[in-house]
Amino acid sequence: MQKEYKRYLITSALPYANGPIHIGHLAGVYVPADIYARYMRLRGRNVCFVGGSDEHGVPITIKARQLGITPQDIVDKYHTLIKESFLRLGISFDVYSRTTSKIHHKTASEFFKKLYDEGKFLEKETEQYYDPEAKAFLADRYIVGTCPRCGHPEAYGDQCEKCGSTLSPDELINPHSSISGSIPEKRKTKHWYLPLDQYEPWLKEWILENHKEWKPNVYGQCKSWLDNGLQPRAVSRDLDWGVPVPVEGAEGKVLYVWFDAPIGYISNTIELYPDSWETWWKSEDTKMVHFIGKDNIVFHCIVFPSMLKAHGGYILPENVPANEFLNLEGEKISTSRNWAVWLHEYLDEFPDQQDVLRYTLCATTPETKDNDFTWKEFQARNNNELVAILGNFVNRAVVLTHKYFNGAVPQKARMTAFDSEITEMIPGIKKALEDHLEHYRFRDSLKEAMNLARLGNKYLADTEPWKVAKTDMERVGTILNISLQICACLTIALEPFLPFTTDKLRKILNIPEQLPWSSFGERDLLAAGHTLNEPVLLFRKIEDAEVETQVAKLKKPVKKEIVPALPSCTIDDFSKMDIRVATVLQAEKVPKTDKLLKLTIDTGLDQRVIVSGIAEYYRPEEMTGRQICLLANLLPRKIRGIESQGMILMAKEPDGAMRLVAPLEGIGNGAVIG
Ligand code: B3M
Ligand code: ZN
Repeated sequence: MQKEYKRYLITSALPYANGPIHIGHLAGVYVPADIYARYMRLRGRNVCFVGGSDEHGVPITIKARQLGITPQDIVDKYHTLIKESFLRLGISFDVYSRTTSKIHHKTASEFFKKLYDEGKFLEKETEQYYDPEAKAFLADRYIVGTCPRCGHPEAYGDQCEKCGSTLSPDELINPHSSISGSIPEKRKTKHWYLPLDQYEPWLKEWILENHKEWKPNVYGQCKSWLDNGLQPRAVSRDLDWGVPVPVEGAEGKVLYVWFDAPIGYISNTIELYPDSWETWWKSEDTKMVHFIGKDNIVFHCIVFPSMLKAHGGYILPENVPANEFLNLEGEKISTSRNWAVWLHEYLDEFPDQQDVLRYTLCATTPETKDNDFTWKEFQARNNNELVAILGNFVNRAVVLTHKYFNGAVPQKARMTAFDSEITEMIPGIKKALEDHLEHYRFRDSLKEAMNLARLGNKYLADTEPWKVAKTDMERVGTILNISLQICACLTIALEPFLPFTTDKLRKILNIPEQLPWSSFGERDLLAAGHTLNEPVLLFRKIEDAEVETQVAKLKKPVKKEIVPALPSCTIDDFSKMDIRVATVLQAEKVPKTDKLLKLTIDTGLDQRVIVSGIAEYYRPEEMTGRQICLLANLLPRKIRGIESQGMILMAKEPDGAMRLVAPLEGIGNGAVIG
């Protein structure tokens, strides 16, 4: 027997607000969490489904710096995009807020302060990298150098993105600061640590003894952490973006993002229920479940529970049904390579087909191991399952009722043994569905819900009412009545998975309000004589060309962010530059270099030599005879021993790719540009 709780507090990982949501996030976290929340509500349980954006952390500050905007600009943009795209997909958060909110800063700050005041932290001075020019401590991410494993020249101090190795800044060859380029030095700095080692015996009992029912992937990861022994973890950082450490003398320090982010679940509940939030977080009759991806397990099963335990008064999660990762077309999803299906783009490109994505993602949830999303499977699941089984069944039942009975639910007259066999299967489906959903088996539960549609579809195929109509209308009535009862049950069974579809189906069946779970299979839901509305198609076929376009789009290069504008200048600033048209007379590679061409040009004023870094983009023979634009009065400088007298104008893409700038039509050498 499941224990009944008074409240169900469902949290889902707070996505970082530095990029849009993709299908990996959805399949791993948000679709399962939403299915669970919707199911719980249908069962009449008291649910609070908490979401929000995680707006702190170093990567956000790096992205902002690269784009020349503030971290706040970044999180404002992505918080809005993420929140809106979740809403459009029907992710039914009761609250979706953000960790830059006032309430969150206050909550996180007070949480830290209480632990600090009670002496729950260790205070330690350590040596950290410091950028003497930027006058700031450097997060590992901000230190760049050559990877000791693969030689990649731009590895980060915490990881090499080329070979995937985890690194520490000490291992980098030629480390330098990515802020100023200067060589970082080590300086002493003070931080606060949560002594996880002290919580180890308690965690071992709580997880390894009392939560053996957790999913094997979650339990296994916890066990391995606990077996290896826990170390104190720093909960503060030297950074100017985050929740300031509320301690005197801690200027320039903020709470570590993984300390403040889970407190965001609490802050967002406070925002929703300012007066009653404590009943959600502090009473034993609340069941809390965290939905997360596998990379967040240690934080939700070990770190956050230890924080809650250290604070006291809070409940702990009853379960943490973390999922593994979803791949895309056989490869790891990569946001930097744009190897992803972005939710907001899907919603624009497949309007009114939210449920097809929800369906496919639920069917491929990486529950026990990594799984793969392919556009072919997306198409097949839509065409062979949603269209051919669910859509087809509902459509036939409703169309035939209109055809033979004017759209009114007919009487159920004589039930045959076969009819009873069919209807008696419904409670079994319901029970299996409940069992799967209560135990976080979302793929199985979706299969079970679809079994109800399969049952209906097969029933119609076996009984062939369109043939019986020639001889026995009373029998046709019974068949359609039974089929329509199954349709009505589908509005309940499928609601957690396909809320847009069940909405449409309810309209077709003329059921004004969502039916509760308890009515599923227990009685006839549609009375004889009840009139149906006109049928509309629940799903449409997806053509080959549509999925081919999506696959082709994946192969396209990454969309580039435009380099930000420079401050204004005056016409005087501009007129200091002598820019002219010239013609290349001769071009050759500069020996022992890959990038440089030596060009002899006719400027109209003179003949001169220029060394230009365009060899990756133009071969010497492509340059000879070509007109170019030239900054003619740039001070000469020696490049590889050759004096270069001026600079060729190029248009440069953010990724470094370059194209020549030249007059559209031929014009005399020496013509002035301005
Ligand atoms: N912001 C999500 C991630 O690791 C991270 C989750 C926080 S949950 C409190 O992508
Ligand atoms: Zn490497």
